[in-house]
Amino acid sequence: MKPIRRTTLALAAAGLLASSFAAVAQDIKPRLIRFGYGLNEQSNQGRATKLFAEQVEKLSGGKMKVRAVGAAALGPDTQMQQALIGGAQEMMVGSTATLVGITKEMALWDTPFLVNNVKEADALLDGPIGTKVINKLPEKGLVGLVYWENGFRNLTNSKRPVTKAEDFDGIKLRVMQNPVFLDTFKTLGANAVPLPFSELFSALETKTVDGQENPYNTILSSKFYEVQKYLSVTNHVYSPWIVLASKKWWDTLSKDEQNVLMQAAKTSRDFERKDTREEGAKALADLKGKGMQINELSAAEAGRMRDKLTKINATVAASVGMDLWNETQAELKKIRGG
Ligand code: TF8
Repeated sequence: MKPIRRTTLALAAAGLLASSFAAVAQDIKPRLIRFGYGLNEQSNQGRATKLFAEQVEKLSGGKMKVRAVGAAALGPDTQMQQALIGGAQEMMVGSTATLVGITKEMALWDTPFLVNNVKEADALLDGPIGTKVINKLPEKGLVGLVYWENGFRNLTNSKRPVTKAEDFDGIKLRVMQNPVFLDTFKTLGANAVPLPFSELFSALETKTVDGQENPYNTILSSKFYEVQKYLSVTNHVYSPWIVLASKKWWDTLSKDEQNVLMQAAKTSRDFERKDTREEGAKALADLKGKGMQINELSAAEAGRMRDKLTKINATVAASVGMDLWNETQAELKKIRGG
């Protein structure tokens, strides 16, 4: 009787430990995780990656180590995505927009004016629609863990203040390597040129392109204010980032190891969104201080721009599928309390 009871107790204790997620007696091996990203270490992306690395190390009892490599030193988004698919790199964070060549449903997030504020963005990305889109990745060799905030995008250029759609005329504008963005800015009248982010600063500096569009945080952290005079507050689209893992590699991990990564990713997401929003709230004043000339759009011109861009909805719907498009609209209605 006695030995049996002792075994039972020991098993119960082990079960408790495992479920307490204390990195004790878990199935965790020493792992080195190469995690690539495109912005520099001093950016919101760099800070959140650092936090992710610390969390992974802590939750794994020091066994799993993240080697974070920023500034696109492992290549631009599209190159890293391929390295993940092939299993040559373990993890990355990057734009969802550069993923559409692999997973067409990601184009959903490129829809101009899809969400009105970050509350709607969080609810949509962390809810059933965001999950549905993330679930399209494994069949392509990728695992999506969480969405981070890149943010609402705004326009900068070195030629003139853009106060109305006509001002885009003759502006050579760098866009992400993504058909919806290309379409959006062609529709507004710009000469849109797709380029990887890693080539953007020098393209602006050499005037290969006149302008670009990114959230305030990135305009600040990537020092675009050094080569761009005008910033127009357009908030034309909310861009997420997505934390990705190589599926080939992910499938070799134990459940405990996957849990460590998932847990760390969620903590990094909450930190990143908060950090990005705090920095973003100050960034416009910082950019003004750096000498940028900032203009808002009048309500009438903002409305005209929105109207011009409604036709992009049909392009996105065709690419993500009518079902997903309609479900997204229904979900947004729910989120807005309608
Ligand atoms: C862009 C994006 C970039 C991201 C980043 C490199 O303009 O907004 O900020 O892709 O991960 O390319």
